[in-house]
Amino acid sequence: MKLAIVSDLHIGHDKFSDDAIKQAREAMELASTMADAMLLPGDIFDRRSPKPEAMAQAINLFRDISKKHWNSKVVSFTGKAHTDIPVIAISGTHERTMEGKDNPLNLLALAGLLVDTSEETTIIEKDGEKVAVFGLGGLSEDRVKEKLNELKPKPVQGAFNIFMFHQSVYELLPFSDDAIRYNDLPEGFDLYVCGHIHTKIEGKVHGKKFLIPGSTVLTQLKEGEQERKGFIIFDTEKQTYEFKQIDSREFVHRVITFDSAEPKDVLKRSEDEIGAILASSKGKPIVRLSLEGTIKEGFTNLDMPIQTITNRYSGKAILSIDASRLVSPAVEAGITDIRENRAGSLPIKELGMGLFLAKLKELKFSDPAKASELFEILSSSASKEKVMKEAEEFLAHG
Ligand SMILES: [Mn+2]
Repeated sequence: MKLAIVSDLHIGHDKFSDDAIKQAREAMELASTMADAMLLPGDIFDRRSPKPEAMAQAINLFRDISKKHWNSKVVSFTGKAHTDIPVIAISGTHERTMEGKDNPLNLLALAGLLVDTSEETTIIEKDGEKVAVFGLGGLSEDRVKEKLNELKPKPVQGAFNIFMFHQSVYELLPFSDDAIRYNDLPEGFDLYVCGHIHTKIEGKVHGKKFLIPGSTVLTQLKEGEQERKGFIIFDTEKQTYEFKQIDSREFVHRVITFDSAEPKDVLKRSEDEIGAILASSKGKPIVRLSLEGTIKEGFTNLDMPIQTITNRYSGKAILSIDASRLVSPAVEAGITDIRENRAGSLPIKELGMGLFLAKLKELKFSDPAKASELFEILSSSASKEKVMKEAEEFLAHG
């Protein structure tokens, strides 16, 4: 059987809602012409309570997909299935509600537009070949091991068995000791499929393939999201797969380093960089510039012409400029003061930010682009537990 794996559609995304539905449709339409069944490992919606517009977009899309000619069908389901169309999904962390409460994904299942296999096993069949999918919907990381112990997912005799879930895996995102490790996943399955992480990843679990197709839409301006979006077609007979690209909006991230920058330098080099990016991309790309280095004495970060640049290119690119790491010598001196146990004269927040950036650099933090937002999350006055949870979620995928 050929299985399409399409993940993290994020329908109803705040910033990129048009891209989300357009690219979800492209991926699913294309996948339906190539596969006998479709698996969706979570984050179909961007939030647990989507707006009616987003709900309508999803219903229209899944209704169209359910009417395609599917070569396989659902023949057995441990819960209550309302369709035999082989579009099999689980809820992700973005759809997560309190246990036992309805979420937008299971509403689509109740409407008979897909099968929600969260905590259930679905068996599909084509010409006598059976594929069984056990799904574990997205949970908070600390609940996963306990849940697996409780459910004890078992492969089905005589079928090709898939374990589909939506979590951080420690080997891929080593931020929290709570995250499950490859070895915590149940044994005996022929393929492990996961959502949650927005870049495509291949690994091995208990000697079998572990696949993450990545999201179909960009949701965060992170380094790793510069690769092309798409989905996976997996062949159960050959146990091989192909990644199929979709026509996703391009995203380019550039770091520009300054030494004693004046506003005119920042303007010129940013414009040169944006010009070069626009010359080699089609459509309206998302461009993120990270400005780093030092500002010439007499100027401050506030003098930099960020808004001018953003306004000038608003028609040609979706522009985001992060100048939080472009600092005046005074900020640097302030950091040195603190290091040497002297009190500087800078606002605490600026000093804190400076120290935080220095620490991230020391740790070789792989994704400095979002340092300022991470700083905001970590310096919030919420409980430590809540702050760490938010930071982890932010680092995983925003
Ligand atoms: Mn996601």
